[in-house]
Amino acid sequence: MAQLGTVDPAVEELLELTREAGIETSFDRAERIKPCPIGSDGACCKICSMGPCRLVGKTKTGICGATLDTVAARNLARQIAAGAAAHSDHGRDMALAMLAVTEGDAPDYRIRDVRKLVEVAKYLDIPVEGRETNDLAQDVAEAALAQFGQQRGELAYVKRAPKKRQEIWRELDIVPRGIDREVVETYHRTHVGNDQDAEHILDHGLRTALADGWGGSMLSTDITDILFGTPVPLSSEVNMGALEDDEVNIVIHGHEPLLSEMILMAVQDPEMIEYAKTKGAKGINLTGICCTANETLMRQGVRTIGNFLSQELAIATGAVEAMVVDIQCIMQALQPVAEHYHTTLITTSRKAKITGATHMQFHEHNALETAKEIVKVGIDNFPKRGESQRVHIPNISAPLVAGFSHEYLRYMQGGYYRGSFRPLNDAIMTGRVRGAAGVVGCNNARTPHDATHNYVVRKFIENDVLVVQTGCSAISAAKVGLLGPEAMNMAGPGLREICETIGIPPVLHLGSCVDNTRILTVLSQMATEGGLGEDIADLPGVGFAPEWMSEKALSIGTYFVASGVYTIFGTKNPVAASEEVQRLISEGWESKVGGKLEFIMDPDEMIEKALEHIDRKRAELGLVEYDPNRFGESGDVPLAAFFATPPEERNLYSREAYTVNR
Ligand code: BF8
Repeated sequence: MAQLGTVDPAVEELLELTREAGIETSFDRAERIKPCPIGSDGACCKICSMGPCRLVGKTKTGICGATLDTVAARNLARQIAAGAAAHSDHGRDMALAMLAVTEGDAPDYRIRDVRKLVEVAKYLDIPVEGRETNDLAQDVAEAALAQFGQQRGELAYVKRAPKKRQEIWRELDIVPRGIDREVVETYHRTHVGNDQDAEHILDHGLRTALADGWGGSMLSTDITDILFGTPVPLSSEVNMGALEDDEVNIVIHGHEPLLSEMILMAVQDPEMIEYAKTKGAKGINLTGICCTANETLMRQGVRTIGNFLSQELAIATGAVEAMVVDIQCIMQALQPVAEHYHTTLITTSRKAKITGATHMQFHEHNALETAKEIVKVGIDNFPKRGESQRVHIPNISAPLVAGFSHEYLRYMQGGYYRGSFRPLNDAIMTGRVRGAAGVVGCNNARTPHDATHNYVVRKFIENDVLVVQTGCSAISAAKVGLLGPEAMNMAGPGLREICETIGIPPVLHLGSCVDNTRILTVLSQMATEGGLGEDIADLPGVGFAPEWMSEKALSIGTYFVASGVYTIFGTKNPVAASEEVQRLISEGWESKVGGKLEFIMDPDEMIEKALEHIDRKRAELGLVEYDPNRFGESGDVPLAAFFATPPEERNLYSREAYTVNR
């Protein structure tokens, strides 16, 4: 593997251009700036002005006496809280938007998925019989908002977890009471002179992360589905080749679909398209980056041009007229890069401005109007294309299939009336499918862009492990065809048989980062389906964030652990300085909640430990031992090979014609 850099040829091509032009990107800075070894290992305490205290060498405590274990635990807890806050505040905005829709203050939005609205209302104990949609949606929005400020009791979605899981949480007293409350309490506990027992601090880290996973993020996914539709599979395209050289390219980047959905409407407006033509463009092309791209990809098939580390390079194509951003994962470096080109960087959120960028405040009450103004800025830039830098769009893209909500996965396994996870559970029980892995999370400039994501996904499906993905990890896999039909050819024989039978690919794109909660729901439904124990911790499954970098990833990882999942992170261990904290979050948490968090840098070791864990869980369940050679001789025609063959050469009667060399 490359030392740093990227394995994405489109990004590589554009990096050559930026380097020739003397334009610095995060790839260059990652080589130039060395990480602070004390801070990155969790050994720096800067929560009061007596420090920062660097707990290295002979310095065993800070000035106040705080030990290395306390400091490392405090740092991790704060990171989890920041991640939970970001996800959950996004969820709050979705709930506020839905409330505005019901009050007539957001006329460009509507309740699109009434079936989901009813399902969510039931989870929130809201009566549904005979209710008018708007009235019901108002109650759901208000109940959702109340979850954030709730002070006592339990979050409503806790009861979506298997019963045994709920009991474990109650026994440990880590059931989240209210979303905001747990985040605030983390900051209180980790203020100087307060909670100073590493284990106790970390237990609250579990509760805070649960408030994200089974609270703010889960509400965000649900309400987004209600407003914009629950995803169903669709096909699209990924990577820089999705930019058009003769159209106005608008790129949406960030996280909240409230904005990106409106931009999508604006670019389809005939008047806007006509206006673009008056500027010499053939039309308007909307593409996305990061999780807002995942949101619009999942529901409308909007093409995605890249993930987190692609963002500066997208501008370096010289073909982006406007990059429109809202919140989260947006590099400040975009503006200096944009200044070398004709691109206008447009910030839109009350919560996120970037010095030098053009701020166009986005409000729900006049959303489409603002979206059109934003698109117009892009169109007006089109004639300036090529003036300052040459235009180069790498001719690289890949097809993908996305849109796998947990509702759709049930539907695929039995239709509307008999939908369940029975076929998948059976497949795991017989050993056709060895287990399941969630591979999610960010890119990190400290590790080769996309390399570990794609490596582990390939290894899992080769080993008959079904993979579910979200976030930048899903985009990474899509770029190398792992979310396309050819992934079937890379899958082990048992997994391939099941995928062909159910009609799903071996790698499933479940959405944006907040949509990791779809994975929680799938796990919960698999555990309650029967045959694989009675709790998420019983399932032969693992969670992975191989190239993580954001605090949100730590919150996600921790809520998976708290839900019973063995979770492996790559790239960097943020608590490397404390053996005790590493023990507490691995074997310590495993003994309490059944899941553990480990930081493993070597991709082969990650896979080895994951497969060992899956096989151990299989043995504990008394399932047959996994045998890679037992299945796959049923003679099913591998669909990908079939469709890859020109129609006139397809021979339906010859099995050999579609034999895949693996
Ligand atoms: O929220 S995967 S880099 S874009 S934090 Fe960010 Fe990480 Fe990407 Fe999505 Ni999630």
